[in-house]
Amino acid sequence: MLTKPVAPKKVLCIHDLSGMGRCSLAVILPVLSVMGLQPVMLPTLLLSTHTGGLGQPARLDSAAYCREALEHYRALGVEFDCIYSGYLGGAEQAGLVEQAFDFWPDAHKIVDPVLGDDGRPYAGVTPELIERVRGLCRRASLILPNTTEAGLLLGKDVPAECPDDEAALALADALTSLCPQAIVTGLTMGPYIGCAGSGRERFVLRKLHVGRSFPGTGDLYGAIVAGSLIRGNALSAAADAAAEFVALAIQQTPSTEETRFGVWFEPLLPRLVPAPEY
Ligand code: PXL
Repeated sequence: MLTKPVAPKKVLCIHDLSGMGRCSLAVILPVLSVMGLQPVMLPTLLLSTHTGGLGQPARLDSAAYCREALEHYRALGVEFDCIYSGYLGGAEQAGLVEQAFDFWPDAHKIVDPVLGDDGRPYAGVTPELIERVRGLCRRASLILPNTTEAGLLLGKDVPAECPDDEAALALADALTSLCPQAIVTGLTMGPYIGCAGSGRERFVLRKLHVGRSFPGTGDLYGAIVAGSLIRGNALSAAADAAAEFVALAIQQTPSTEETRFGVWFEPLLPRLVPAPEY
């Protein structure tokens, strides 16, 4: 007997839209769609590229549009299963995420505190933005900082190098002072790159470190965690699926390619299609 079609769950994605460079909405939307979810995009900012080494991008702030769009979705009576936020074009844009949290308090709230990488804050990240993002983390159900962002949020130096599982878990534990569930990513664990979760689920995962780092892999990771979680998987399974996909996407990107243009994830998208239900 055929099962009745179920409406795809809706994820409100509050991130920038960068035309090139494979980051933010440009990777989040295809990933969530192939996972069988309906991404609803709220592009906080239009950029020609990300801010990680491709020169000064063309930039259009769309916060005023986003405020109207949120009001419109609320007036339509739309319900979101998940609100997933990431890169913000300034401290005041945190207000858009707060507004969405106020409008849909029952949604699962995933905050990727996109603030920096490789031990440095991204261009334009101010102490005020860090404070506002910390406030978003306090209202979230799940946060996904890398080690640099964990340091900025906790207000202390956090080395990417992690000697053992205990150290990885201690860092994830520290982040639960901000949010009931945290996953810290980008942990260097000898020849591996890993992530650690703490809160309702406590785990450490590692994949062989391929050695190159790319912009946008945090967004790829976050989108798969969000999609897998909203499809009903355990957080550790969601994190494992995300880490596996990102590792594969890095491996599939020729070493002759410029890292600034991101990973070649497109040919791998079919792997994210859920198995058919009979
Ligand atoms: O992947 C994180 C990210 C998202 N959006 C923009 C960025 C970056 C990282 O550099 O610049 C615009």
